[in-house]
Amino acid sequence: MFARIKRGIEVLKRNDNVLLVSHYDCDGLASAAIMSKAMERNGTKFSTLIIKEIDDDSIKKIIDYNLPVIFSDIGSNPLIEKINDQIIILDHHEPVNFNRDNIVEINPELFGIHELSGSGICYLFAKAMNEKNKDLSYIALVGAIGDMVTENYELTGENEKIVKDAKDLGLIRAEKGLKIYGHDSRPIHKALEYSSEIGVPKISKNESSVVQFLSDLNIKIKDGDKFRRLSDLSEQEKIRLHTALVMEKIANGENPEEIFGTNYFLTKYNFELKEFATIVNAFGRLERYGEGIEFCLNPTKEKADDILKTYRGMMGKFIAWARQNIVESDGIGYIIARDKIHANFISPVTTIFSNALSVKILVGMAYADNKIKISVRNKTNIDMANVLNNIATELGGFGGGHKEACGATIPKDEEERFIKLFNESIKV
Ligand SMILES: [Mn+2]
Repeated sequence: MFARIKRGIEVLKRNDNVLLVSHYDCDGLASAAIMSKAMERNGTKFSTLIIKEIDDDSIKKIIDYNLPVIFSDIGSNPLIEKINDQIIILDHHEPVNFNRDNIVEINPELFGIHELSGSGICYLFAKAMNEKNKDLSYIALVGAIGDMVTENYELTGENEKIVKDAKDLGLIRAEKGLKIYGHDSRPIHKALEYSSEIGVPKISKNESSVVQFLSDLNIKIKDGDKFRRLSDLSEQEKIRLHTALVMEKIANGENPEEIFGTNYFLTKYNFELKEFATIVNAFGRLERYGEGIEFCLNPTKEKADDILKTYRGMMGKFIAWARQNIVESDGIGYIIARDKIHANFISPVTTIFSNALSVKILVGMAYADNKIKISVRNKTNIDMANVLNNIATELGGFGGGHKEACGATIPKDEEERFIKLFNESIKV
């Protein structure tokens, strides 16, 4: 892989002005942040274009720039062969294995490395350009966590080496602690209430029993009129809380080790990296790309609070709408939002209701320009990604993803036919 990276760096050296094209999610914005800083240090002029997918429209835009292109966290798509300029691909999605002189495809999957994110491969590239870029290591970890957020997140393999770079420079610290989201961004009782990861039924999804649980432990949830966070707990309070959770696990006949994991904190500002990833993801969904990239490079608490407030406000509005408008058809739940939910939010809204409702299949649909964006959450054994892709293709769109969570895009006027075909294929 390093031979490819070297070839990519050679290409970059021969060009003093390039176009950087990156994906709009957390990993993509983190990738763009790493490459921006690396090129700035290298004295390379560049323009940045953040896109949601590679399609005919985005390819046309890219060609219009008439510049050599660096793709980060995106670009593994045969459509890019339409571009005649020099291309460097830094991606971790299913590789194409291009055989063209103008394309340098740097993708860890081609070399049997599966754990690197887009920002991870960008980081290795940047580090090979200039050792100074080691100070961007924490951004690669944010991207990795952003891409894995639904899995039981652990930074292993190549990512562990990036953790080492970040630790060596004193940029992050690793702390064993509760495997809970929201150390610094949620009140204690809320962080515990949503802590399904640690699997303690007594406190999970029940606010009043969490409040009682904490009060029994003599842990105050408020300091004056401000809610306290897990990060505000004293060592003594932490010991009381951890011990009580361990006792709960033992009482349920479960392994108490399950509640602990490694949490990574950015030394500066004390951001926990999962929370950092949520913030970058929010910038992406709100399409505030430039600010998202800037936040990766120069994070502040003020910017974090501001974006989370906006993001939660929008989510709240969309969730309220969906709650009133979920319909059921042949045992399948539908959120047919049209223009009531922004397309960037249909996926998280569908996830939330799929977790909250007993329906086995939930479909979210929202307009995105002249298309419909579809998000499916599936608790059955049906090979949903395949079903969805077949129907979308038949309707002139495309689809993909995993069995439990997948998505598709279809033309705007195919809503009715999609629902009919979907209901029919699920019944079979
Ligand atoms: Mn990615």
